[in-house]
Formats: sequence, C-alpha cells, structure tokens
Amino acid sequence: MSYNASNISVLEGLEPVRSRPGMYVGSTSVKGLNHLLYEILDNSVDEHLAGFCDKITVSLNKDGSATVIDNGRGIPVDLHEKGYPAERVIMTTLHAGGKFDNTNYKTSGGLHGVGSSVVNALSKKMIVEVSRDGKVHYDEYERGIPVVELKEGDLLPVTGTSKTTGTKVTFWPDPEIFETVVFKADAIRNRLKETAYLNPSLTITFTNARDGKKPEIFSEPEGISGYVDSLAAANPEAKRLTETVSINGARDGIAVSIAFCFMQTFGDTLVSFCNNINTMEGGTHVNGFKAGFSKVINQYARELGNLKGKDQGFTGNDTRNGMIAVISVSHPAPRFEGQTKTKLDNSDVQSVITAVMNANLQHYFDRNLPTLKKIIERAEMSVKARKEEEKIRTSFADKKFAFEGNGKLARQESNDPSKCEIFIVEGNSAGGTAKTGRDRRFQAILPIRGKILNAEKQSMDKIIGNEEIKALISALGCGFMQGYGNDFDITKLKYSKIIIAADADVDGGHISALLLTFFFKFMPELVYAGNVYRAMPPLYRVKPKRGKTEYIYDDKALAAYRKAHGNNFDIQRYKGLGEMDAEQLWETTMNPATRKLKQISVDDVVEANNITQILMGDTVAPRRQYIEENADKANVDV
Ligand code: 1YM
Repeated sequence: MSYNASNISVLEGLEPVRSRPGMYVGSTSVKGLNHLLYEILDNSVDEHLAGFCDKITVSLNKDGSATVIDNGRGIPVDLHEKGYPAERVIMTTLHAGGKFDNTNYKTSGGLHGVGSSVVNALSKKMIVEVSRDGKVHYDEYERGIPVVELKEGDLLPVTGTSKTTGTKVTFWPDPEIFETVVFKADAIRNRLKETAYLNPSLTITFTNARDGKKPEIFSEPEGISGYVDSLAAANPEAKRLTETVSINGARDGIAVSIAFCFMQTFGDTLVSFCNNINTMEGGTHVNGFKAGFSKVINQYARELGNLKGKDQGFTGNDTRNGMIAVISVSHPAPRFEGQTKTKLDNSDVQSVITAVMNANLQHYFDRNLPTLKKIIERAEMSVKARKEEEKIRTSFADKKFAFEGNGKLARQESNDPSKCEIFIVEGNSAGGTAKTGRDRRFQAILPIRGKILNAEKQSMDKIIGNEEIKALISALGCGFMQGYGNDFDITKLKYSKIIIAADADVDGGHISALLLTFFFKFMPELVYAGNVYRAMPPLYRVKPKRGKTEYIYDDKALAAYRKAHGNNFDIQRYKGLGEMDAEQLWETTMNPATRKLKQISVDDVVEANNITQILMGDTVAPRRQYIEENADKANVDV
C-alpha cells in the first residue's frame, strides 16, 4: 500500500482512535467490540428515523466479520468539497463536521455517521458497498487506511448495478486492539429486539452464522406497548390486572411515548429510553412520568371518594405497585449523566412528560373507568401492605443483632470499609473452608445455602423473610431500597468489595445470576458504583511429573497447557469450591495477589436477568435448552 497525501491525513485523522480506543468505544473488551456493531447499526437506525429505511440486516459471519445492511438512501458517494467521495470523507474523518453536521437530523444515539470512522479505525479490514443511482459503489479499508487508491476528483469504483438503494458495511475487528474479536451474540440479539420495539415500522433480520441457526426476524409493529406485553409475558405466574395503556404526545419538540400495564406483582418495572438509548439510570423523563402518574391517580382517588378529606394521599410507589412501563422520549439535544452516562438530565423533559400525562392520561381514564378503578384498588392495597411491611421492618431491625450472632457471618477484624471484603460463598462446606482460608483481618465470609429466592418474582415480605437475604442485608449494613420506606444508604456499606463465590458450573452460574438480580433490584447503586464482583475460581489443578503445581482457569488455557506439556501431567478438575482445601482456596480465589475477580457491570446484570428468567420461568423448553447447551461448559459465564 502506498501512502499518498490523503492517506497521511487519514492516518493523522484516525490516529487518536487507535491510540486510545477506550475513549471512543468504552473499552477493548467484548463490550467495546459489540459497541463497534452498534455504531454501524445506529447509522442504519438513523436512516430509518429520517424516513428512508425500513429493513436492516445484521449478520455475524463465520470468518469473524460482521455485516450490517440497510435499504436506505445509501451513504452519499458524490465528490465532497475536499475532492474525495463523501463516503471516503465520512469513513476517514473523526468528526465529520461541516456539511454533515446536520443538527436537525434525528439520531438513535449514533452521531450522524461519526461512529463509522471509529469502527473503520478499529477494524483490520472494512468494506463499504453503497447502492445508489443504479450502481454499486465499492470502497475498502485496512485499519482505517483506504486500500482503493483515489486521486483528487476520482469517484469510487463501481462493482455492479442495482435496482435498489442502501448501504452495506462489513468489518473485521482488529485483534491488535481488542482482547477478543468474538462478538457476544446474546447481547446483540437483545439490542436488536429492543431496537425493533422502539421502531415499530422497522424490520431487523439477525443471522448468527456461528450457531448455524435460522435467521431471526425482529418486527414489532405494536411498538413499546408490545414491549410492555412481552415483559408481562416473561412472568407467566403473575396475573395481569389491566390491559396495556398507550400514551403519546409531543410538546416543544420533545416527543413522548409511554405504555404501561399492571400485574399482580410487587414493585414496578420501568424501562426507559431517550432517542433509542436505554437510560438504565432513569432521569428526568422517568421522574416526570412518576410525578405525573401519581398526581393523576391521587386526583381521581379524591374525586371518586377513595381518598377522603384528611386521608394522606398515595405515595408514588403505591400508585405504581405492580406496574410495568416503557417510557420513550425523543429530544433534539439530549444530555446524559450518571455513573454509566445513562441518566437523562434535560430538565425540560420532566415538565413536558408531566403535561402530556395530565392531558392524555385523564383523557384515557375518563373513557376507561374500570382500568382506573383497578389501579386505585391496587394503590389502596399497597397502602395496607406498606403498613404491614413497616411492622415487619421494625421487628426486622430489632432482630438485626440476632442474625449477626447466629454464627453464619464470619466477620473480619478491620472496621475500615475501604479495606474490607465480603465473600458470599455458596454452600456450607465451601463456606467453612473459606472461613479457614481467609485473611481474617479484612475478609468476611457469608455462607449461603442453596438457591436464594428469585428477587424478580417474589413478594417483598417473602424476600425480607428469607434467612439468606436477611443475613446478607444485615451483613452489608447499607439497608436496601425498593418498595416501601427506602432506607438504602451506600455510605453505610461495610465492604468495598462484595464478592460472589459460586461453583464454576451451571448451578453456580444460576446462584450468581440470582444474587445479581437481587442486588440490582434492591441495591442497584452497588452495581453502578462497581462494588459487586464475581470470584473466578480455577477449573483445574495441574502438576507435571517434575515441576510445580499450577491452576488453570479456563479450557482455552488448558489446551495451551496440554500443548506445552503433552500428556505428562496429573490433572484435577474442580467441580466446586468445596473440593479445594483452605490453602488452595486462599491461593486461587481469595488472595488479592493471585486471585481473579470479575467486576460486575450493568450489562452483566441484564444478562443475569435473562438467565434467571429462563431458569425460573414457567416454560420448561427454554430452561432445558439452556441447561443442555451449557451442561458441557464447566463455567457458565453469567
Ligand atoms: C450499514 C450502515 O451508514 N447508512 C446510511 C448512512 C447515511 C445515509 C444513509 C445518508 C444520510 C443523509 C443523506 C443525510 C449517512 N450519511 C451521512 C452523511 N448504514 C449507513 N444511510 N443521504 C444518505 O443525513 O442527509 C453520514 S451516514 F454524512 F452523509 F450525512
């Protein structure tokens, strides 16, 4: 490849991306890798939002590349003012500004094609094929550098004819940049499904050539109300109390879509988006929704006489007990804040939502009184339940000391939370070994027995009545939130690391999935703040005839070890933590100098939630399939 003048400027242009990839795609782990695909996808979704595309195809190919195809207008290929085809400028300029900086352009979080150049820079190879004006225009890059040489004024080579228009991008992520170049298909699948719900007139086809299954088609004409229905259906044990209500409105250039229903469950499930970005941490749209909803319900309750003169009104939580809601807003200039930059910050959104709720929700309830009455009944029950809970809570607080004293929690000596860790250890025998093996100066051990309750499904009193959960909440010292009387306070947390130590098998994976679900539901801040970890115990212990014992943490490492040592070694497979003696457990899993920990992120929780749903749901087939598919894996990575 020769470096002409344009190549050099390209190199300079994309250089920052290659030298600091984390700045542009978050990380060089599998998360950053998936992010590459989302950047390209977002450009196609933007084209859909602009009104020109209704089909997107995403494929994970056998050769490790990924392809995204849309049937939009096709990226412009005419000569840009710099004398090169617009496509080339878009793919090689970090902040494609000027002509392309169209601020009226609706966006799905992608930055008007800005993301494409980042993907280009971080790909070993990328091919762009644009169908436009009856032709297929071709361009190709390696690590961001054009392979097709163009002189100033040249157009892209034409490789064929086409009756349709659209863009096809295929890229091979660069193994020099990423720790792994194997996309996480489940996360991509979830993302595509979510995108389909948020864009009801879009059809997305997903092919994962690696699993040999048929392509999946995601088309959700019901939009977010279909999303609410699918969340409701994910909990088949729970009875539905109302149909799904849709509220739509727009004010001051901010569009609002809300769908909700009520189930006979405890607490609420709110899923929110701004410009198609999942706002995991909520924000002004969620606050506006909560305030608006509570206000409308309280007003009606007084009008209808359910609340009388001096009665205290329903709390927001009372009015949302059992609610599943999806809130989606689009904003011309969204700002995000929070630990993971997924909390909407624009204050104008709050008043717009409250206003839309006031007008449109009343309009709905005036015509659907039975639904309103069910919701008010539910709120009344919630008030009763809340008072009961408060009683349980007080007695629970009184008994706190008793749990600590019941011999389960092995406390550490230090009282400095920043230095202390707690291991939540599955099984009494492993718990005993961990108590012996630990460094008691700063490590506490909490053994838990069997499977804790599924925090997604169980009612509040069952959860706080569960011995394992009581011991856990009590040990952490920071209270817990959700539901009634929120006393969560992260500053009271007694440990800086909460480490889940479960067996490296399907059951262990399940138990950590349940614990993660519990943490996220009742102490989400701990996850956001990065306090929750999973211990990564080894799968094997190997000892050659001559030479020292080593621990092996995954099957890939074992294969490498076999290559190096032939079959001349003894091998012990650990089926569970309980098979290690105290010294081994310390060395492999607990000693900060030698152990491996995985910090739990919000993404892990999302996945854990999916797994818990598969494993705990009523439907047997997906559960059996999951267990069968994972039975051979000693380590289910949740
Ligand atoms: C598989 C990835 O990038 N599709 C795509 C991108 C663009 C357009 C159409 C497009 C936009 C506009 C006009 C416009 C992009 N255009 C630009 C830029 N799919 C994919 N489809 N014509 C076509 O925004 O006015 C950047 S991306 F910069 F030209 F606007």
